[in-house]
Amino acid sequence: MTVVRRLPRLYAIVDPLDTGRDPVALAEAMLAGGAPLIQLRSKGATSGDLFALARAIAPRARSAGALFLVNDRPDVARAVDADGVHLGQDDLPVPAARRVLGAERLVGVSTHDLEEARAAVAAGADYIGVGPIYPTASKIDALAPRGLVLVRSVRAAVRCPIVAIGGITSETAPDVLAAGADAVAMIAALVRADDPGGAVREALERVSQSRCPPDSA
Ligand code: 3NM
Repeated sequence: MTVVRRLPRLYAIVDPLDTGRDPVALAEAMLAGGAPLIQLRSKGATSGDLFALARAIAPRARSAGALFLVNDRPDVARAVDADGVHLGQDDLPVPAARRVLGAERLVGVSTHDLEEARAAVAAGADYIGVGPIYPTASKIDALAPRGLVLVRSVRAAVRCPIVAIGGITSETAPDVLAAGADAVAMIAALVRADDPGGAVREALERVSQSRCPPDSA
């Protein structure tokens, strides 16, 4: 576990979707491409399968110097000594996740409007996911795209780090950061790429070139 003070700008999500790719190989490729943070997401997996994947990926992330988060499951995050968990609106509340994970690990929460964003911050989230920004086919129950207006309105309302998500690509990432997000999350843009490691490298180049929004500098 690493004590985190600041989120990196690229938040890479390891979810093979329907590609048939091996999650561990995907994680290795992303880490080789320089991903500073990876989240393991595997919606249909059993507890045992998720744990096995997380246990395989955690040491790889650690030796690459990357943060490692587990989607939905604080227990699995804790069991593999990950850096934290990402919670959906229907998962454990933040204080319950903290009881599992302790005070130092990261707890992020998905939010889809200003009200959810404020509630997640009030509950003590370390960062909030905000989306979907653009249309996405990567989440079965994804809401209609909110556009950059949601990033701007959440940015104006909270100081908590914002990880924007939903249909973001290397090309659109600079616009999303300029709208006030601290980081951009990507699934399809990375896992559907011919070369996921190369896609991470390209995304990193794009996000490092974009200007920091004034209030997160
Ligand atoms: N959560 P892609 S959108 C996992 O709005 C997820 O909370 C969302 O995948 C939300 O980068 C989304 O392929 C899918 O669009 C993101």
